[in-house]
Amino acid sequence: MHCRILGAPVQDGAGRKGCEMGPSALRVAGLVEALTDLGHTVDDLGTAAPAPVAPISHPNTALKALPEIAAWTAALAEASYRASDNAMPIFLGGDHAISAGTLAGIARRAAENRRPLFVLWLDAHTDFHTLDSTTSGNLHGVPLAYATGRPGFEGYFPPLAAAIDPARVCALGIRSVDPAERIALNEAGVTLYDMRAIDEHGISPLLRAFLERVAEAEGMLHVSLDVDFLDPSIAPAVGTTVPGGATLREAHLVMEMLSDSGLVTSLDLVELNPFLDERGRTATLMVDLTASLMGRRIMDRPTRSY
Ligand code: 5AB
Ligand code: MN
Ligand code: MN
Ligand code: MN
Repeated sequence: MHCRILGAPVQDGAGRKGCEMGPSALRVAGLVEALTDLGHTVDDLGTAAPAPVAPISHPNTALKALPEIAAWTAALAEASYRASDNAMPIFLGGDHAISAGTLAGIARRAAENRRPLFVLWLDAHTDFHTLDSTTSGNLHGVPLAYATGRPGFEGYFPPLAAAIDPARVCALGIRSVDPAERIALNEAGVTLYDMRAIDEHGISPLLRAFLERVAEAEGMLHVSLDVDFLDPSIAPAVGTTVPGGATLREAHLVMEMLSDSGLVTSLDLVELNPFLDERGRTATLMVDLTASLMGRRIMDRPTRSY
């Protein structure tokens, strides 16, 4: 496969600084080498920059960094649209606010290709707040609502070339949803598999059902991987920890199934805060998961003797 890598060092969407260093940490952890070792060609597009920041005011006084995130969204919508031309783009966050832009650009690409766009949202959270409903004001909590065309973003975030049908979104690993999000998710018809469902049924039948839908519709599939999908005991480098997340094997199994499906057309790696990491283990895990998604087999893992 031909991969294009784009760094999106956004940190203003999260409540805590540090995600700006995410793209560097993922590169230092060997992302490009892992992809080329698997036989893919990699074009590293370097680091994106935000559009010019213009002052914006909004009645929700809790909102933080709205002008900055709006400017990033505009730039990343354009950059992700371009990066997805006959290649598999991998976007390196940055906090999850980058996905407002990446999803907008990928949705435009899918509309142009006349293919339905499906989204697999791997996260502890659903990030389904509008600018009006967020109480924390942290804009990494809104990208999925924006990209699916929920009202309230007009005049603040850039207009969408195409909105994603929320019925084509599957959120997996969820364990922390705010009341306003819960109501909106139900109404929108997002498929939501929380950690309880994963505990009861196992992760594979849940994911398989969704992948069958994507295959049936000959859809494109965007995967958005938030570090906090993973249990904080294996992935400490994140500002928003919720215990009880995906295990190492559950996460790898998801990636291996995605690889087998051959359906994934774009990927976000988000919310890595290297300032909170322990000797690079979370960055390394994110690279290993990406390698599984891109074809590394379980039998090919190294044995380390000490
Ligand atoms: B993340 C929360 N719902 O709105 C909010 O990490 C958390 O990108 C949002 O998934 C978490 O602040 C955003 C409480
Ligand atoms: Mn998220
Ligand atoms: Mn999250
Ligand atoms: Mn987070």
